[in-house]
Amino acid sequence: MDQSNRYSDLSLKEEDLIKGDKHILVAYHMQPAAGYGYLETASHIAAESSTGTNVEVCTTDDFTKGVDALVYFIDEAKGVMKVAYPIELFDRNMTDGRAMLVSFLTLAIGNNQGQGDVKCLKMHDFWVPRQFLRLFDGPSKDITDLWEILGRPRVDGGYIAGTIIKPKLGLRPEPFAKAAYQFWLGGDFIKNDEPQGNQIFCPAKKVYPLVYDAMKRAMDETGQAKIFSANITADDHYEMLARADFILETFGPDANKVAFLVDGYVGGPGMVTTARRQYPDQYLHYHRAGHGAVTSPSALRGYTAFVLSKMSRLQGASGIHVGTMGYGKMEGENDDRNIAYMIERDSADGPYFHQEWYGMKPTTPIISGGMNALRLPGFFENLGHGNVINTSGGGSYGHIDSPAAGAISLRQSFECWKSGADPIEFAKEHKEFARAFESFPGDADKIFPGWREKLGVHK
Ligand code: CAP
Ligand code: MG
Repeated sequence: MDQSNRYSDLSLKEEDLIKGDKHILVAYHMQPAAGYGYLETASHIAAESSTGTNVEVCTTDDFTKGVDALVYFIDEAKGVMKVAYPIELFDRNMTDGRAMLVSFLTLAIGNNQGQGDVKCLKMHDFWVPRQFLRLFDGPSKDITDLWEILGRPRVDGGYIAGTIIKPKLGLRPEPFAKAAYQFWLGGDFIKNDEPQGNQIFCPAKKVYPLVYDAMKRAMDETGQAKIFSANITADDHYEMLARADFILETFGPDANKVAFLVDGYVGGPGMVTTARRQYPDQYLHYHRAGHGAVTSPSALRGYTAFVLSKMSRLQGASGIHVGTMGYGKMEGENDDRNIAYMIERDSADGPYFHQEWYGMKPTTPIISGGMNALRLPGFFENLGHGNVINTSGGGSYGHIDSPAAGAISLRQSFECWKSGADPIEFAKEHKEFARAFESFPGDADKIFPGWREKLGVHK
């Protein structure tokens, strides 16, 4: 059944919808299945994602029609469609009237994902009107709070050198804490790798006291503050709280140096919001493992990494992994920097919409996945700044000399880029950075051809 009469209005102008402040706008890349018309399919998507289904139902009244989602733009040649969703469609909390991300997902990227008349349907951007934006929690803590803890200025506090405890799994409590201690001698920030929690060979109750002991010793030795991002992901809300409470109690007077890591894609918005609302004093670290299933450019459905990141700021993530923009080991491109800009700025352009955030706190881009000191200068240059958290697992624990040397090489790499120095010249004066060339010779050959002769390395 063609529902375009009811669920599309191509005369609506985007600028009027934006001025009206009453709709969430969504841009999709869509191709209908063979035998279905473009506008007809787009209209079925709007129906299925708001007030309709595949047939007319007799219970519909005039009020219902007033909250229909409407297709207001199609470009069949490019396979782009845009839908305006009246904000009344979205479910609100009973307890406090606020918005919930899960409702946005259920409608805008819900049943439409399985429609038989759709060949592909992927969300590429969305725009939130001011009156609805303010109903989301947004972050309670941001990178300025971490800079403060690290004793840096709250503005332009610079690069945070981090790592992930590696190996990913298989360390017992003592070696785990030792790995943390070794990195903290040179670096700022350590995160659990996303699957680490309470494995039988590394019980949380045993490992966290040792990690706190390692943190204290590293702080004594270096005279600097250190931060640990602890994974509290669990299926059960109460289990999450039990983990989080135990960790805060363990770190006691240094609990401000604990961030909470949540596997936010597999765990979903409920888990992110649980952490955001129960622990507003902790930095909330959104790890996105699994997101590639829907965000990969090869995925024809789902949404993009840009959309995932933008949603995470609404939910209140203090920081989220945004990939490495083509410089690391995961999928990504240079122009993924618009992902970072959208979450860290107050006003930013997405692929289809410009978003104003009206003072909502920023979400820090967390750069992770195959990074090391040699890859970072190009990364900073592409992004245009280094005010990020970077966690380099292999890049720290793979350094020839030690994890501390790995950490120092990362920080030196930032200093090198910031000062505009030539990396080879800089390496001549900075041992840890220089030894990164020997630690990662494959990258060195690729990024700095001729480095062996220039640095006098002949092995
Ligand atoms: C990085 C990492 C992260 C990935 C995830 C890993 O380790 O801990 O989970 O970065 O990707 O296990 O691979 P390395 P993204 O530094 O050793 O590569 O950040 O894109 O979500
Ligand atoms: Mg990981």
